[in-house]
Amino acid sequence: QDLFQSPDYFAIDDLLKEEHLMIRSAVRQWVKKEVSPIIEDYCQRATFPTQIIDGLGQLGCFGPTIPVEYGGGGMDHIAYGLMMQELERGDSGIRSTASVQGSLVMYPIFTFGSEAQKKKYLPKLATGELMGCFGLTEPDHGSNPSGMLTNFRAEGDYVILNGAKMWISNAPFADIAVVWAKDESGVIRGIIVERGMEGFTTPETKGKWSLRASATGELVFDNVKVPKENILPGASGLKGPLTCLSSARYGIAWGAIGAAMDCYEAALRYAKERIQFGRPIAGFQLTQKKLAEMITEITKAQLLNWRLGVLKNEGKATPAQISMAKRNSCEVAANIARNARTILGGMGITGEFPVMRHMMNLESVMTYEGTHEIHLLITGMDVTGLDAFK
Ligand code: TGC
Ligand code: FAD
Repeated sequence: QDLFQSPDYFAIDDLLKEEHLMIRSAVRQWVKKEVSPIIEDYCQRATFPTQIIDGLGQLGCFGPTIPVEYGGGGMDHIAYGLMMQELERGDSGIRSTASVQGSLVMYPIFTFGSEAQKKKYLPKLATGELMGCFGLTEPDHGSNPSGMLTNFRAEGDYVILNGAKMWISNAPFADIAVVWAKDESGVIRGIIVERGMEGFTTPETKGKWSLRASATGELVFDNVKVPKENILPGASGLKGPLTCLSSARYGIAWGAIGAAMDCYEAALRYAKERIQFGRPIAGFQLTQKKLAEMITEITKAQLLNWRLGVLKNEGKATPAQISMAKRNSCEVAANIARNARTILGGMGITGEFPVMRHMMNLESVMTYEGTHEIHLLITGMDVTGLDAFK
């Protein structure tokens, strides 16, 4: 806990329980030891560091809120948020891997799965022995997933799955995929597809300038024969995947502020040390404006996230509140990354500092799990009662 260095301008630690501080400290120290020293290199090489999967599992970063009996951490939502904050302080791609595994693979299996599915998959997903991905987005249906074309039809004890998903985090190495597809009546259902099933391939998406340390790919289904028992019995309609997104978006609200904290701390340190015109650049009013606004926005976001966590623990957080927090954190973090980069001058564009990497990552974070525009429209709809999507 003593090693934890983080902006806490409004003594928000006083609002946290001892167990929260311990979890945060454990993840923070692990990130410092296992992620920070290697991440720049993996990012430059556009490779996901698979060797960290075991550590993420041991720390409890996969499914922290899933009950212990299924291998999860049995923790509350503030603990989950703090974990995502610390992981994303390391890199958004690392947090992404944990978000997908916990909120988009374990959560739907736990919430909508049969007892047999929960017992078969959850304990192995919790340790990282099995890795999963979540297929909702399609080439022609991103913000509007209800138009999806991926579909299946019944054939005896199996269903035959056809279609394609795009932009899927963890797809290139995932052992299983939670896939959302329409049944013969056009109803969206969740189905667990396993690597090795004939006709199922996961080509990697190359050439990204963002989230380079995260593996992204497609899911292609060419008459894939999936046992009927792999359909999630409890999910029917778009509400199923959107409920999972509410869990993952909540984690991102905390995570993006972790990236913002890392940028702020790098910029503050540099500004105190860098001398120009005979004095530290931190002494110039223009630099102070940037730093003062950064810490103000981080503090406001920390408080918003904490309150959202309390509401979530009480079962009272609404999807629209989660959208507001996800959008706010992305906005705050992206602005802080850009301003931190200016404080670092030319050094800001190098891998000597984490800032440019965070800045580029945050472009994806602002886009996935619902774009910045979609979340603004969700707030707009919530306060006006009028849907501006269609
Ligand atoms: P709409 O009619 O509004 O909703 C359909 C049903 O779903 C309910 N609902 C939600 N339930 C839980 N949580 C939410 N956030 C929910 N939002 C809506 C809604 O009440 C309704 O229920 P019911 O009972 O009436 O059927 O649906 P729509 O088709 O009008 O769409 C609304 C819209 C645009 C907001 C939605 O489609 C949307 O959120 N679009 C954005 C798509 C998106 O976020 N995709 C993310 C893909 S996954 C991903 O990016 C993973 S990145 C992972 C990583 O690397 O970290
Ligand atoms: P589009 O929906 O085509 O949007 C393009 C632009 O139009 C955006 O600015 C958008 O805001 C705007 N727009 C669209 N509709 C409206 C409207 N009604 N009003 C105003 N503006 C609108 N998906 C998964 O299913 N699983 C994953 O694991 C996953 N991981 C991802 C990882 C990365 C690195 C990235 C970049 C994406 C990932 N996604 C994943 C996909 C992500 O969720 C989509 O990219 C996102 O939902 C947006 O869809 P789109 O890219 O098709 O953009």
